Order: sequence, then C-alpha cells, then structure tokens
Amino acid sequence: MTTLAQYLNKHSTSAAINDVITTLADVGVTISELLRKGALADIMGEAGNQNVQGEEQKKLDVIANDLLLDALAKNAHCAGVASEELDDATPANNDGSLLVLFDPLDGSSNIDINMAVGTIFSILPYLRQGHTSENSDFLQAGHQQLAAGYLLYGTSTMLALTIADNVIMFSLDPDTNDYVVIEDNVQIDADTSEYAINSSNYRYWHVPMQNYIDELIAGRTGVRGRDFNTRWVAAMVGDVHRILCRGGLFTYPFDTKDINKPGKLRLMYEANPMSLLIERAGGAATDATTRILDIEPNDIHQRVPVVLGSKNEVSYIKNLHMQHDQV
Ligand code: FDP
Repeated sequence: MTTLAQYLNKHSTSAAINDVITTLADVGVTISELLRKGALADIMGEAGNQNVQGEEQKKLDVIANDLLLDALAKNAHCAGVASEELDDATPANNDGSLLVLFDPLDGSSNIDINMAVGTIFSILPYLRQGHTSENSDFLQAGHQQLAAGYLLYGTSTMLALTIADNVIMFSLDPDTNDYVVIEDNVQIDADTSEYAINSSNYRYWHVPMQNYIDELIAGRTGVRGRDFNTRWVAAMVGDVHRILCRGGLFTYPFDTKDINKPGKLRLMYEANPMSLLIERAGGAATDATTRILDIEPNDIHQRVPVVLGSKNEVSYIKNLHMQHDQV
C-alpha cells in the first residue's frame, strides 16, 4: 500500500508541486465528507446567485470554491488561483512558483440527485515570481501544465493525477483519510466501442459530428461494421474516469445552441487538465481539428469544443472533420 504522500516523495519533480497537490487532496477529503452527509450538511439546492458563466450556482459550488480558495491562498507555493466560479483570478503569495486553476464542483446538476461529481485542477508555472499575479499570467497553453488531475466523489472518492509523464489513480480510505495508490501508469486502449455525448444537442452540431453519431447508431448495419454503446454521466469527471478505467470516447462538441458558447466546456478548468491526463494515458484530445493542449488561451474563462479518449476513435472524428472541411 503506497499513500499519496509516499508516492509524491518518491516520484514528483518538485516540493512545491507536492505541497500544492497535498493541499488539493486535503480539501477533497472535506468535500467528500460533506457529500457523504448530503442534505444533512445543508449542501443541496441553489445558492441563489449566478457565476461568471451566467449559470445558477449550487450551494456546494460555492462551498467547494471557498474551501479550495482558502486552502490554496495559505499555500506558500501558490502565487495565484483561478476558479471557474469567479470572474477574476485571485492573487495569493507573490513568491510562489505555481498557479492553480480549478473547477470546484464539476457536474453540479448531479449534486441534488446523489450522483457522481468532482473537482478538476490544473497546475501551471508562475513566470513572474515576486510580483502580484494577474489573469494574464494564467494564459498559458495546456502543454505548459506541470500537473493536473481530478477528485471524483462517487461511490468512493478517487484522485486521478498526472505528474512526471505518468497517470496514477488513488482511492481515499475513509478510515484513515489517506489516498492509496490503486493503479500506477494508467493506460487507455486505442480502440473502443463506448461513447459519451449529450445527443439532445444533435440538431445544433456540425455536420461531421452528426454523421459520426449516425454511424455509431447504425452500428453493425452501417460503415463501422460493429455496435457501439452510449454512457453519459453528465459530469465530465465521471465520463473521463470511465475512459481512464476502460477506454471510451467523450465529446462535448461545437454547437450552435448559444452563439456565445461555441463549446460548453472551459479550456482552462476542464479541457486542459483532462486532456493532459488522457494524453499521458495514451489517449488523444482535440477540439475536432486542433490538439487541445496546443490552444493558446485568450481568456481564463474561454470555452472550447472537446473530443477526447481512445486514440483511434479521436483521430477518426478528426478525419471526418478534415474531410468535410476539404469539400
Ligand atoms: P455541469 O454543467 O453540470 O457542471 O462542466 C460542465 C458539465 O457539467 C460537464 O461536467 C458535463 O459533462 C456537462 O456539463 C453536462 O452537460 P449537459 O447538462 O448538457 O448534459
């Protein structure tokens, strides 16, 4: 049995990264305890306000955001924090060498129905040590991330982490509050027959995505010659976790439902950290044409279409888009 602390001591590249990951994991213990108590901890329902994205905040969105913000602000290595829930990044310790971004409670619509939710995080280098961090310091492409991961609050609480080119899965032992390694060097199969998409948006997708889903639904009677199966957790963290466990394809593609949201997911809080995990596990992640980790952000709250998972399926979708663009 190897705990998170033991694993980090042995494998991580810097004491600063170890310390920030430990802070995030500790807050994860508190959030998971609140979720276990559920309605008894008064965490259900709406908070009564909207976040920067114009979405109704749940009580637990606000609680998780505040817990993470407080803990990271006290961490000497953390120079600034950006949250999906807040308009601007919050400066922390000027001498810190790291910036931390997070989606405090991913899949918030699952909270009130007792389904899986999670916390997603991304750690970037701080390039202006000694100065007060600003939004612009966070605008780094995903391939600059030093570490990334998520906490999944499901039937058990799990931490998936990527550091030093490796993806590791930990399970939280509720008796000791230790995260214990359950799988090291997680790898995803290149092929899959399982896909996750919210099909109710079909009429808003680009034609190549509609064609792709038509092919999967046709299954063995169509050009793919085999059947496919759908799974949709409605929390990206749950869908990505399934993919790390047994492969698969997840997409929240470009859609025209809301002209201001050319993709639902956020580049910096969701797409980048998940893409790093998936690529390091041997999968791929694209916006349908460009590698997600190579997108240069121009806004900390930027949205992006996402296609990620088993490598061959991701490249199949990319080819459909490229062929369509050439016609
Ligand atoms: P949510 O809005 O509930 O936080 O982050 C956005 C996200 O959840 C993803 O976790 C999830 O995959 C997706 O949105 C669910 O979207 P739909 O409500 O359109 O199904």
